[in-house]
Amino acid sequence: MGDISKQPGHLQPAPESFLTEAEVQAIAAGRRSFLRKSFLAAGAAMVAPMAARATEAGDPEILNLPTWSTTLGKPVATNPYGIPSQYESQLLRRESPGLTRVGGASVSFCPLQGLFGIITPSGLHFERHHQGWQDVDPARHRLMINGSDPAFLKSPKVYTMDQLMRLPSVSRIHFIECGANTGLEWGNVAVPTVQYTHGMLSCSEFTGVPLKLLLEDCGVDYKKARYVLAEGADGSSMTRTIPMEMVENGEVFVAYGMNGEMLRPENGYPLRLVVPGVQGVSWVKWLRRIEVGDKPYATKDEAVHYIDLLPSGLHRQYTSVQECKSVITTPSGGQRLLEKGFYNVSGLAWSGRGRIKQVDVSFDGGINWKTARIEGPVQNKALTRFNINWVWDGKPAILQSRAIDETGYVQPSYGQLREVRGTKSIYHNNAIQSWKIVESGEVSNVQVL
Ligand SMILES: Nc1nc2c(c(=O)[nH]1)N[C@H]1C(S)=C(S)[C@@H](COP(=O)(O)O)O[C@H]1N2
Ligand SMILES: [Mo]
Repeated sequence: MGDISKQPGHLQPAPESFLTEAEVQAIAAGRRSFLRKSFLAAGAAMVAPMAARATEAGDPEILNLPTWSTTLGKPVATNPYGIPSQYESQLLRRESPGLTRVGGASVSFCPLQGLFGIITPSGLHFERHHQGWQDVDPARHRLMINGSDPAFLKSPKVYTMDQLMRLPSVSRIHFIECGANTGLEWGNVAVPTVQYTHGMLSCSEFTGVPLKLLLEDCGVDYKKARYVLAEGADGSSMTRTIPMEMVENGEVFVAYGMNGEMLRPENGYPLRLVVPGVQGVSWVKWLRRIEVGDKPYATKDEAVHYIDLLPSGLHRQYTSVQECKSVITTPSGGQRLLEKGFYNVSGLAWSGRGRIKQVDVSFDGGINWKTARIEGPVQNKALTRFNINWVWDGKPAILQSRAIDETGYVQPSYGQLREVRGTKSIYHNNAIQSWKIVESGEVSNVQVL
């Protein structure tokens, strides 16, 4: 777990309570007229002074030859399986200091602050295990497909991995987000870094066989079988119901590949379910059985867990889709801006309902918004990278991003979300994230209502 103050980009845990509209206005005062002028000037000119200064001072790193230019390099395959540079050794998935580990049941968070583009390196993909992870022997792993009634599925089958891997495959890029991502922030708790606020989120290219194809191979009767139950081979007896419409449209698949190689054991090797747009818990790992039925199964992981208490006293149950959400990953909580001037502000946006249409960014806590550049091609139910130019004038600022998906849904503020959901939830927090920057350049997590 380690001391978070020793992690790069984790300088100061600086939790703060909610800011009122008036406080945001006060912080933003004096910034608005500046923003209008500086955006026109923002560009290459702001970068030039930094480069010039290094050469004027006679920077030894440009004047002297380093050892790597004057010695023999290491031979190929010194690392038969490549590993990151020693200088990147602190970019790791980490357990939250605030969460307890029970046996193998815990979470490790993805270091979003250090990643680029949209693909999560496989070794940094977040982990969530309800009963630890196993390195399952693929030669002994089986996928059984059956019906809760013989009328639902004509010929139940048991597939080996070899049999599955001979079938027609698809490769698709999708995000996976735990329903509890950003869950600690429902109440008045601001965890320090984006790794801990949003790091139960990753995005990979998955390869596998559409579940539709397998069900049809087993002679499913779509008129009768309207639900699918997915079951994992680990000790947690992870079981989740998935409505048949999600399978029939071809989006759900059983995956063995992740980012060009077999799944990592922590992520379900040798087989996991991919349920695009749906909360992580339904992406059953070490997938060993699919049953089709005519009604939801109300398993422990959907009837007792994964429910949220609403202000009315009612429970929100059988939740599934991850609503449109975004977060600025650089700069983000715990980092420090070294000096005034130009910055490429960068972040991620995603929606369980399809593609991202637009991302707006505010530098003054939500008073003014500017549309960010979106890196294409924008993919269905995948992370989408956005960037925007910013010139920091050295004064306090509050950075926010607000995503809009192709259905027209706009990511809500904390005020808007709490109006509907209250403060007693754990799951499905997709509120706008705010990062406050103070004169010293330090960035901290604040909540703007
Ligand atoms: N068999 C099994 N599948 C599982 C889990 C589990 O504990 N056992 N955890 C679920 C939860 S809650 C999440 S968020 C995702 C996490 O996937 P990852 O560990 O690959 O990030 O897997 C889901 N699938
Ligand atoms: Mo999860």
